[in-house]
Amino acid sequence: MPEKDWKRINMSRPLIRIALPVILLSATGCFSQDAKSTAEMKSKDTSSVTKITTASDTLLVQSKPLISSIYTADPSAHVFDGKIYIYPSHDIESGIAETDNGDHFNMKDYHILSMDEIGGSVKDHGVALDVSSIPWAGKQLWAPDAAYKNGKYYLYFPVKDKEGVFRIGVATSNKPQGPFKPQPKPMEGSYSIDPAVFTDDDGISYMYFGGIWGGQLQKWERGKFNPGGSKTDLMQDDKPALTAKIAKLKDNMLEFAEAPRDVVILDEDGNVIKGGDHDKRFFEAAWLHKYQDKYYFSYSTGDTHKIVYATGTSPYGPFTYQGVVLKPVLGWTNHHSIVEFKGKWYLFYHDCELSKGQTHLRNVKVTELHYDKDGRIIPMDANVQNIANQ
Ligand code: FUB
Repeated sequence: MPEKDWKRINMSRPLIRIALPVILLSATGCFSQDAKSTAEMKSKDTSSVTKITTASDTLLVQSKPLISSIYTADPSAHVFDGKIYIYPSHDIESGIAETDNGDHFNMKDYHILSMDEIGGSVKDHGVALDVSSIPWAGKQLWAPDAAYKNGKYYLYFPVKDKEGVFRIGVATSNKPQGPFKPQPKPMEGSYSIDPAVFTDDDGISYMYFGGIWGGQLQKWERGKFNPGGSKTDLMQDDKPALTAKIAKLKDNMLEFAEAPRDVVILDEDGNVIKGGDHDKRFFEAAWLHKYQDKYYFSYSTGDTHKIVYATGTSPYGPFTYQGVVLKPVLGWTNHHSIVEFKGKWYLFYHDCELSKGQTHLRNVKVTELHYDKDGRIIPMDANVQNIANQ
């Protein structure tokens, strides 16, 4: 990569507005000290490297892992008390062989991270919830999310119950970083994985959830868990794809206020996206954010490894497919969150840079996210291998 192709942009310098395709982007770097205790990691280099290209409308971004003392993934970021809190999965080496079912993702606890500023130091608050403290849980603490209401913080998490069925649990705390105390049972009527809670401007909260393949959504097609159901999806390429679920939450944030319904995703022609459309259909990692009064539903396409998005005028959808947010990263999974902080928008995501590509050992990252004048998200390529090959 010729050095002249890259520009170093200091995070504190104002970004110059240039017509698309123009690219700018940020990176945040932190280095850890101690994996076990609460530890504060100081950023050694908060400069960012950005490629400006006129050949495509994709931003090439290069970010550093936010923390390297532990492996982290599936970052759900929120702004609480003027700080960024990140609720990630805590990846570990489980010694379990890789399967399509995701058995190798055998995580046992959650650590919550916080930052006062993007690019500043990252604090690991230590164990916030351990699988052994959840009375109904079996194994595999997968991608969590968090919410705040009426002075309390809620941590939502998917974990297999003792029968091996994924359910969604909720735990509460008076502090955003926990520790969290789990409810004695999973949320009534919950199933599958990857809860994401969005609270609208009117204070009503909704949970989006679901994931196919190892996330088991396909095994609930008839409203009841079918252990003999397909291992992947519905195996019906010409029929509407399985999709995420949405349910309004009760004001107590502990229960669904209604039966979960489908998050309908339409293509550009207004047709429901089909099961065979692997580039666009929902796989896992639902996220909802609101930008300029529009609802943006983003998700991972799983076996095509992209984060894509669709927009609508209601939190229930329907949502119309718009395009790619993030191209495939290093590693099999792709999982993100999108959050506004101090007037800028950020994409939190993960890849496997620290483990040099080991799928189940990931690290979370952040980069700035940009919209064009029509509110379209400018797609990003953060694949460390693609960048190295430039
Ligand atoms: O971290 C385990 C699983 O991998 C998550 O629940 C999925 O979204 C994928 O990132």
